[in-house]
Amino acid sequence: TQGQVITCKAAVAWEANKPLVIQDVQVAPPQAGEVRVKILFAALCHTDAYTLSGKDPEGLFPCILGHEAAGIVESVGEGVTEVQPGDHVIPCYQAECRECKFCKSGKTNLCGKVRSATGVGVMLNDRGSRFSIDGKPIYHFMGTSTFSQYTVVHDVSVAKIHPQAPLEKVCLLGCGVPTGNLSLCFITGTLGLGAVWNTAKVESGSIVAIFGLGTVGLAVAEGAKTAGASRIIGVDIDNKKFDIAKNFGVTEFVNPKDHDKPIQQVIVDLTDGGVDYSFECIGNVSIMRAALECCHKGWGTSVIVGVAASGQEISTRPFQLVTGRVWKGTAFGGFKSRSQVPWLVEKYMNKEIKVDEYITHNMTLEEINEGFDLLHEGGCLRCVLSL
Ligand code: NAD
Ligand code: AHE
Ligand code: ZN
Repeated sequence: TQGQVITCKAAVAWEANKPLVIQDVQVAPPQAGEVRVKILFAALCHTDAYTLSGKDPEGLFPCILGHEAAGIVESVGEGVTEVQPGDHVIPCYQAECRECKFCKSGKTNLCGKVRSATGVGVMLNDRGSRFSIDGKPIYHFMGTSTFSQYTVVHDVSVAKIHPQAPLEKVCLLGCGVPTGNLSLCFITGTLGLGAVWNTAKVESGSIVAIFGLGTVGLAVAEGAKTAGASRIIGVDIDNKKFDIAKNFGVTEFVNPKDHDKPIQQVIVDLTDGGVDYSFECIGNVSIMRAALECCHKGWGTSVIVGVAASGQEISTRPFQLVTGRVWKGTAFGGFKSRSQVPWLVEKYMNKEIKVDEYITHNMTLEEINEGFDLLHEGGCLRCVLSL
């Protein structure tokens, strides 16, 4: 297949809010600096549902969604040295080129090399797509497009992982689990990488509130527990999440529907003035405000993880910040993708982090629309598709 166009099945999003269509697509060979990957397993993340909803300003149609997956390199383009056919890999929507000013800053895991292309659904080389159907181009998504049996990614957007790692599980390390497991690198210390940037340094004894107990929120709970948090308060409107959440370290549950008071007040009252750290893992701007305002005066830090729709804005009284609360955000949990995803895979293989526990459903690519329904209905953490 090397050097040739591959025809394979993919789930195509033709327009916003319409079911995906499973059909044949043509996948062109990788150009210079690109890698063609046979995707074996792909999970659904809330962000895929968000873009499919039509509210993502970077969501272009028709496209192939998907960004949490694992597979095997089929072929590589000119100049690609770090992976070769047969390597087991996880595509990384947050690239790591190690050369741009972001990568060199030591202050962030964001990378600037291919972002201008991945944000508009094309590859950097010729600013074109490698996907087509009968000659009509189909946009890429997040530089990954993993709801396809074959995809093409930039070489800076692919992490080579341990060949024995179970791909049907470690696909989750492409997004949700690392995103939430923010405090992990802090707790475990050096990563052999030099400067490690962390979003929130949850210290032992901290009180933590987590808004939204999906995969991302539960991974925050796991990280907070490992960091030694004394109380982990989980907030969700889906009661089904509470039983599951106990296994991830959540110690107390609050359903905003059970209270008349604003949720920030409920949490302030529960915690003698507020929490040390809060995390918004939903993508709802009024909850982002609540998450900031339930933080303790003087030091409480709130981290935005959820992705809110285009046109949405956050607000609070500036006095909240004047009096010492801190508002921040994170992408992919601050992890440097190509360097740290392989390390996370090994942590999983050594049973130091959970992955299996987030998989509540297994389906085939053909069933992808049912997977999206599950995500909306609740009760579902990760649904893993086999391709
Ligand atoms: P999910 O849908 O599995 O979980 C969201 C949870 O929030 C659900 O349990 C739901 O019941 C709960 N919820 C919804 N509305 C609520 C409300 N008003 N009050 C309390 N709880 C509420 O989603 P996920 O895959 O875990 O992703 C969570 C968020 O994180 C999404 O916005 C996603 O786009 C975003 N995300 C961000 C990054 C990043 O790098 N920043 C990475 C992955 C996902
Ligand atoms: N296109 C969206 C941006 C969405 C967003 O913030 N994405 C997160 C990852 S979500 C994964 O599930 C992210 O990494 N952001 C940093 C980046 O470089 O995109 C919008 O709303 O515009
Ligand atoms: Zn995601």
